[in-house]
Formats: sequence, C-alpha cells, structure tokens
Amino acid sequence: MNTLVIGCGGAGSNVVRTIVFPNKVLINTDSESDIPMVPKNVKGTRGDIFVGRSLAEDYSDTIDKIISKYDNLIIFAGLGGGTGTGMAPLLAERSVVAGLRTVFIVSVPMEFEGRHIKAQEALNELIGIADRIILLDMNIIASRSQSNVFEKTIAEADDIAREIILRIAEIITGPFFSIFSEKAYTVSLTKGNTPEEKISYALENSLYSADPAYGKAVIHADSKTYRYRERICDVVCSKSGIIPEIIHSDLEGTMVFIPVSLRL
Ligand SMILES: Nc1nc2c(ncn2[C@@H]2O[C@H](COP(=O)(O)OP(=O)(O)OP(=O)(O)O)[C@@H](O)[C@H]2O)c(=O)[nH]1
Ligand SMILES: [Mg+2]
Repeated sequence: MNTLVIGCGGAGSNVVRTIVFPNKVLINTDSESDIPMVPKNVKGTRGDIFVGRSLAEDYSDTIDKIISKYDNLIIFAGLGGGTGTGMAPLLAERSVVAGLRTVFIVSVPMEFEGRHIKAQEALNELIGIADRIILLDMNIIASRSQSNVFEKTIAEADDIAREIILRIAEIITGPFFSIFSEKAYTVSLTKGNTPEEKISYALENSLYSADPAYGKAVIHADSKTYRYRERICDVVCSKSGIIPEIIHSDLEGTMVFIPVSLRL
C-alpha cells in the first residue's frame, strides 16, 4: 500500500516541500509546481477560485496519471486562496474515482483575511467527496500561538500540518477506515506532565471547533504514552463519555484526533 502526499497551492507547497517523505508532489500555480501549469513569471491566481478550478480540470489527465500509481493519497491545502481552494474538490474527485484512500488536511483562514466564506463553500464541497477530512482553524492556531506575528502563526500551522501528514501516512496503510470511523476530524496537541494530563489537555484544546461527543477520538501515541493506555482510556471515558482508539506510533509525541460534527 503506497502513499502519495500532495501539497496544493502556496500553503500546501510550503508544507510539503520540506516534509521528509518518499513520494510527494507539489501542485501550484507558480514555477515551483511539479505540474507546470502557468508561465514562469506567474505567481498564483490572486485568490481566483475559478482559475484554480479550471486549471485542475485542464490538467486532470496529468493528475490521473500521477495518482494512478498509488493506493493512498494525503493532500494538504490552505483554504482561502484561489489555487488550493479551487483545485481541492477536483483533486478529491479524481482520487476517489481512481479508488485511492483519500484524506484531505485543510486549514480555514483567519477572519481578518476576509476569505472564510469562500473557504467554507469549498470545504462543504470537499466534505461530500473526500473519504476523510482533517480540519484546522487558523484562528485557533493563532489564538494559541505565543506570538501574534502572522508569519509565526503560519510557521506553526506548517509544523502542525506536517505532523498530521506523517501521522496519517503511518496509519493509512492499515485498517484506516475502522480506526477513523467518522468523516471529519480535527487534531489536538498534548501538553502536561503525565500522560493523563496530556490527554485531558488535548480533549479540551482542539484546533477546530469540534463536538467531542460525536464519534470516537483517535489517540496516536508514542511508546511512553501508549504504556498508560488503560488509564488514558479511563480519563477519556470519564471526561467525554467516549471510548477512544489508542494507536501505537513510532513517531515521537502524541497527537489526539477528535471527531468534528459535520453540522458546519
Ligand atoms: N500553513 C500555511 N498556511 C498558509 C500559508 N500561506 C497562506 N496560508 C493560509 O492558507 C490560505 C491560502 O493561501 P495560499 O495557499 O497561499 O493560497 P493559494 O492556494 O496558493 O491561492 P492563490 O495564491 O490565490 O492562487 C491563506 O488564506 C492562509 O490562511 C503557508 O505558507 N502555510
Ligand atoms: Mg498561491
């Protein structure tokens, strides 16, 4: 079961460019794109979703050819611009039609960017197509950030996105759909000293406004935390009333995936 990671748009390219992963492709409307779609001097669509969508349609044969070699596809895009937002639904469609497990990781923009309606429309469309979707809210990432500098928030969002990609890549080759039994998730980072403290913090601090009573949380735990899985299960059950899936990870640290109600 081999997996391809695609970074789509400027945010997607920034995240995926530096990720350490064997199979990765950047799709963007600039000269960095692995599928050259625009003249060399063009740098993005300036927020034009129609251009992003039309280019993805024009290059759908190339996209089909690239993804056809894989079983699983993980895509990251920052919603709000023209490229990632315009192309995401078509990429999802081509991937699902080709029979790949298709997991999207997307961020919704900050309020001050004035792009949230556009992002929400694309998100609604995407949710109907992709197998699973993982949501990040840039507003929440910014509010948790130590810094109020936009570039710092972006860099933190990049790190979070890269970590999610690597974690999903680790799980996606196994019985993925029975572990991630809901359609949409967000993530929580952990904080605290003991494994129980860390998980309690995570349950209360997800990066998208989520309804934790909806479905099962997935705890992707390093060996240190996994050792305490029975106690963690008790903590999660007593706090949220749900029985979590606790999956052992070879990666360092623990991330909690929290289901998001699709009443968007
Ligand atoms: N994680 C991350 N998010 C970003 C970055 N740059 C922008 N964003 C967020 O992602 C949204 C989309 O931005 P881009 O990815 O630059 O837009 P695009 O898809 O390239 O679209 P156009 O440039 O308009 O064609 C923005 O509204 C921000 O909320 C980045 O480098 N990393
Ligand atoms: Mg761009």
